[in-house]
Amino acid sequence: MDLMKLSKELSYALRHAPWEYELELDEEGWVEISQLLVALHESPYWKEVTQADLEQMIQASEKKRHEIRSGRIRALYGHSTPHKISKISAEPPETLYHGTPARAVHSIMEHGLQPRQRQYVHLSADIDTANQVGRRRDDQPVILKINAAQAATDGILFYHGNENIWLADHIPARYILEQ
Ligand code: HQG
Repeated sequence: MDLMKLSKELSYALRHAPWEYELELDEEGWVEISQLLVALHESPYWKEVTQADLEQMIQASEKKRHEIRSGRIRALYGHSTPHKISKISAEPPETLYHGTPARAVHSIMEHGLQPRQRQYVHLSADIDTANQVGRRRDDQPVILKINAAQAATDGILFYHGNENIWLADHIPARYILEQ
């Protein structure tokens, strides 16, 4: 079983296009594993996939992208579906980071960090993760430092993605510093 391929397929289904699998995400992004498996089994490539494979995929991944609880599964972040997944806000660490290609910095410092194609802006608790995120688009990404404590004090809401990833609706430029 190609667990990376399975993870990508699940991210596509649970973040971006559940309707292609005849799935409907609930308010928090959950779907029944049994329904997901029925959908996957329609494709010849995934006809043998089991819940144990899904569990192993989550276990083996270097990033915690998906979560299983009480017979259901969801993506923890990254959504682009039209109906915004509801998240419970939480107190962020004092500083958060965002890695971005150099070409985006001017616009970010003007308009703030926007979710763009996704439902939320994605931030990292550590610089390493921000670097990896930024390197998807630029060999030498710029790491932006977010004054999350001050933003939270001023009423900006932050939400948990996983242990490294934090989400926000929008980060105004006044809380962003170029590293
Ligand atoms: C940029 C992956 C111009 C932003 C990653 C980013 C992450 C602006 C791009 C997760 C802007 C959006 C999300 C503005 C934001 N002007 N550019 N005002 N505001 N941007 O992919 O954070 O591996 O939607 O800097 O690791 O790169 O798939 O967001 O470059 O955790 O699990 O617009 O996706 O996770 O790009 O990545 P994205 P992201 P997985």
